[in-house]
Amino acid sequence: AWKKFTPKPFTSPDEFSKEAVRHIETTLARSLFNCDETAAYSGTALAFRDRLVLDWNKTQQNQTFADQKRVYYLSLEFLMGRALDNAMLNVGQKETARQGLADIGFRIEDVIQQEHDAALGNGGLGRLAACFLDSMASLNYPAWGYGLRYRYGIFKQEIVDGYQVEVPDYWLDFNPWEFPRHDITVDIQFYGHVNRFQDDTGKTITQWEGGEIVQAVAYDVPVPGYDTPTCNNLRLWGSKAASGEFDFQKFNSGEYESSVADQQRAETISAVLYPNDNLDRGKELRLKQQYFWCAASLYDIVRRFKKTKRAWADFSSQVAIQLNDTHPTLAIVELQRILVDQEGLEWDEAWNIVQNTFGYTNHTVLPEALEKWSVPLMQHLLPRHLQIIYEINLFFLQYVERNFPKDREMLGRVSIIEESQPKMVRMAHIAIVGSHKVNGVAELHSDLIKTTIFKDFVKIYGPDKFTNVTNGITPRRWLHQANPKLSELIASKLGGHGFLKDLTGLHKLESFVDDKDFRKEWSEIKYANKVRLAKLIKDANGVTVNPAALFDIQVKRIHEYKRQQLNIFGVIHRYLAIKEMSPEERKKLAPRVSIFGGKAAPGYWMAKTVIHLINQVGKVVNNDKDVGDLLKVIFLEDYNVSKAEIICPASDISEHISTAGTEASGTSNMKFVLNGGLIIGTCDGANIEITREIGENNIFLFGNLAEDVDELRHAHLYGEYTLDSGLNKVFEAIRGGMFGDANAFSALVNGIVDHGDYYLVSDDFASYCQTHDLIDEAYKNQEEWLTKCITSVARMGFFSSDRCIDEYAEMIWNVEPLVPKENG
Ligand code: 26W
Repeated sequence: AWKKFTPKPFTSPDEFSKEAVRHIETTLARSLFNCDETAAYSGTALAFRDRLVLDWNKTQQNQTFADQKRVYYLSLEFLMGRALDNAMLNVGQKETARQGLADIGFRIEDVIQQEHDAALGNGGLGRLAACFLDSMASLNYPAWGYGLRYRYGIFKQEIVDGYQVEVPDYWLDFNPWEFPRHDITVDIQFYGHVNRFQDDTGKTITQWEGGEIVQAVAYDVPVPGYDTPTCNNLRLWGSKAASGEFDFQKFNSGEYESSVADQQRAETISAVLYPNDNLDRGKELRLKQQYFWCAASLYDIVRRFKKTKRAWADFSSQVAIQLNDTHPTLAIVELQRILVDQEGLEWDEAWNIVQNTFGYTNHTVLPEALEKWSVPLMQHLLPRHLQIIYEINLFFLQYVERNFPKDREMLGRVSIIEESQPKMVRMAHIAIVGSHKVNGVAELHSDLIKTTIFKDFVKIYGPDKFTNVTNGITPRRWLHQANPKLSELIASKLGGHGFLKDLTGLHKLESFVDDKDFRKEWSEIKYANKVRLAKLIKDANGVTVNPAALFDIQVKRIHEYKRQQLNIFGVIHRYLAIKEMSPEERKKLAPRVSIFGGKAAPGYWMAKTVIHLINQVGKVVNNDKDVGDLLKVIFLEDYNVSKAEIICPASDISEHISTAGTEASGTSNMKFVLNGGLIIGTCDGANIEITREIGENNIFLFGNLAEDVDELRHAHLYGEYTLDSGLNKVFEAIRGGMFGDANAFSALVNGIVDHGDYYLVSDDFASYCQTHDLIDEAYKNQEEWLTKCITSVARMGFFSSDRCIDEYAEMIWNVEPLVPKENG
């Protein structure tokens, strides 16, 4: 529908290739004579970038003039992946580019692969932020993302002798998608002290003085919407020494070296993404990153608001700020500081504005992931903020005391300050107290936070402050881009690509489920996607896998709660069973490829042990002639967004097997089902809602329920359980050295046998293996399997991130889309 507003960027393949070539020859100063794929990528990216920039400027201008409420999405992570393919598809000109590139001798797929992933995130939380940006732009919401411009994204993973090795990810060599704004800078203060005095009128003035200044520089990244001229902005802050800091004084007094050192120290703030997922380490540099980014973003947002010349009372009807987990919680304190200390508002008036502005999304209930900062560290780095935090806490606790005079214990539990040694600031408590809405990311998770970690706050504020927005994924990247053939097949049946903008349109596929030709094409596409993955495996691991085998995939961060150990123990169990089978039995078994991928945090020893075990099992199984195609075990190195785009369309079964109650939502479960794969999963996170949507006949659920977890853990601690005999055989094999030095895996095994089995691997093992047997059986009936796959895809409409964004907009932000104006 927007096509009438936006002229096609390129009227012909020829016009496109001329532009690309012009950029190669002039912008890049390279001769066409030695134009390689890198140059072809750069030229293509620059040609498309030119076109995005026009829409981008126009969108920003429209948003400024429209003078309506905007959304700011604050996230320490944006796991964007590659931008070129997305840009070409969103402006609807990939085919033009394909032809134009072919004319100058390139295959578009090869060109696309030259781009480095923008990997500014760890996993689910960062990728969710990226999907949300795509949806906000595609739905025309006036929205900005704010993040940090890390010089190094998540490390690259290499597997050396079966062990993970981390290699730095320097990704900024050539990044055509960012625009440095050297004129948009903010000075950010750290350390120093607080000075309080009375002015002439007797009013108390509070000033934060001294310390050091670091400069924040804006880098803007265009975020194009799909099939719309809206192009939103992602602003990433880079750090450098403040102009006064790289001091002429120091230069002249011969302190050149220390002056350079200051420079480097400032640049360290935005140097590297912390690679911990779901673990809070309390490092000073991380707190510096958080404040640096919050303060710069808030300054920017407030500056933009002030240009409207409105009264402060209008702030929260012009500005909605969403906190992606507690990482940006200091933004709450910073806004209060700006309003009270700098703008002179009364405390209560300011606090009202703050609460109405912020919303907080929780992404985890794991206790080790809940952020706390030590009071002495906060005092040292942000003395004025600590005072404000104490003040917020005082008023909050007074309110609680008035309303719950009989419950003295509650004060200690809900206090922002934990009375430990040293005292700690509980960031989630600030986030709840300073926001008007708190949401979880799947129904079970949102219920759990209300009944466990935030239970007292539900009593204090009432249940309406807490809500659920079940996660989603963008169908543009995760269907149209990752699985172009399936997207075309669906479009051919539904009469166009409308489902990419309203994913519930997929339901019409159900009426084709018996259509023979359709089914045949569907299977051929799945097979081709498996061939594509088999090639990646061959190139990366040197192992040949049979594309006709059942592909069983688990890709996600390696973490005990996600239970890759359960999966690999199940694989060993299968291997032992195969070894015992008669030739007749073997003939009946469907060949399998077990595929793993994911990074372990560099300091997470147990997770690294799991990676090592997977690789050791692969070494034994893959070289066992006796087993052949019946089982292959693959660990794919360096799982990232661009690899996920190849992996997700190629699964028959994917694994989402966290201990019930631990995975807040999961989003790769949605990616796999949307691409026509079935899943095996626990009753956890979004698996539950996926089951409700697609039907329980179309999913393989197993294992204990969240409500049983406490009791089971208790039983382990008191020795009231017996180890599953199948699992015991697996442990015997490991202990016997079947997969190399048994000592290397003793902690992993002992954690289950002797140390309480916190993640309940042994309790779910039997049920897990039985369910895999059911999968073997089901896979034998390819026709029924195919029916399950097609039916599931047809019912996945709910899991579009477009639906999430509409829910946030309506329930939390109270913002409306801004319909783009006609061009010219
Ligand atoms: C302070 C260290 C730290 C770092 C990252 C703590 C917590 C995190 C993230 C919140 C972890 C994360 O990515 N959570 C995932 O968020 C996804 C998006 O909502 C969910 O789908 C996943 O279930 C959840 O694990």
